[in-house]
Amino acid sequence: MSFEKIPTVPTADEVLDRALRRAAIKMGQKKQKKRAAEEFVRAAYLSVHDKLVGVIQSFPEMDNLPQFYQDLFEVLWGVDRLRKALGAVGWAARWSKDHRGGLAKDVRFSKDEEGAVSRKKAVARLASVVHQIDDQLMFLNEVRNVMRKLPVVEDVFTIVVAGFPNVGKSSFIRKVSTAEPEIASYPFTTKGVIIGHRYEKREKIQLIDTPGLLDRPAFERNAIEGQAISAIINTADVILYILDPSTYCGFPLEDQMSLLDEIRTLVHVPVIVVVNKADVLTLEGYPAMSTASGEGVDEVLAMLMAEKPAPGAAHHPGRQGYSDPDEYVPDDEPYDRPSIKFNF
Ligand SMILES: Nc1nc2c(ncn2[C@@H]2O[C@H](COP(=O)(O)OP(=O)(O)O)[C@@H](O)[C@H]2O)c(=O)[nH]1
Ligand SMILES: [Mg+2]
Repeated sequence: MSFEKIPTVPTADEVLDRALRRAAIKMGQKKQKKRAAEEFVRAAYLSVHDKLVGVIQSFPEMDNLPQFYQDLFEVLWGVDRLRKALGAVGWAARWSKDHRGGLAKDVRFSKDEEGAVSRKKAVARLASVVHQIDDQLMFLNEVRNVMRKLPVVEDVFTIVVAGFPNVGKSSFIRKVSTAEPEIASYPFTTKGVIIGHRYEKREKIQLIDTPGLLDRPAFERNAIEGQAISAIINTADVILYILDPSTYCGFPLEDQMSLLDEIRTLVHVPVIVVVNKADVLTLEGYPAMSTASGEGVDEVLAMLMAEKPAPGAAHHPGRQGYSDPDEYVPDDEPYDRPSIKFNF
């Protein structure tokens, strides 16, 4: 999924300028004045119709989008508002199609010898209709400007990496990604989302970092940020939660644990908890790795891959948007929650 190619959405004036320029060329091709005026109207109306249909078609079909984008669009603009804006553009496109023939005929059968009066009337009506959707066109252009910078989240097995800042999330993704991870902007963080990929037996898997999102307790986030976090977390088939017991990251383990508890309440997919910076300190009961030395990283990856559903089932059954999470009944204690012993 990529929105990079959505072209700029023209303003009402741009739509009309283009239409009138095209119409003038068409008019110039006809010798007889009245025929020329009629052709002008037809061409102008056709151009507006085609341009507006082009605008609608350049936007993604809402219903077919992966859940991540539907959630995100809902938070950013409201899916209904988007639909309304596109609907208004559709209305104007249809109007110019429906009125093209009739108004061209008005020119042909007008009393006025050159058809100039009827032609001007037809152009004025067209301009009035297109100006009625100017706000919607401008809104859609703003949407387009944000859409094209959104991260590309694919509909493949997805590992979301969470944890406080500086615990080693990005280091992990870099370590296990096949190529250099992509850094995309995400409207809710200035830091950019890191998305890495890896091929396991030729099947693509995706790793998503959550910087600047899941690194604060819920009460510090506003509702919109909360929903933005859901959007990202709901892409997950499995969540890797990284702890840094060395607290080199600058946050007490207690805070890291409460964020973990919060995340567990947000999702229906497995949350694998792993200690990083094991070169400095480990924590009893938790698998350990060091993204600095590489030790333990393969084992962690294997634990994550063990959560991958069998071929044929695309996603974890608890994943949002691909099955009803309310109907998903997890096994008894499916994911180990070892008793925590602090050894420092
Ligand atoms: N000692 C030690 N430092 C690490 C390890 N992994 C990451 N770091 C350091 O921790 C800091 C934060 O790492 P980063 O991957 O950017 O964390 P993020 O904010 O969670 O993405 C960096 O300075 C890393 O060099 C590790 O295994 N051991
Ligand atoms: Mg990072």
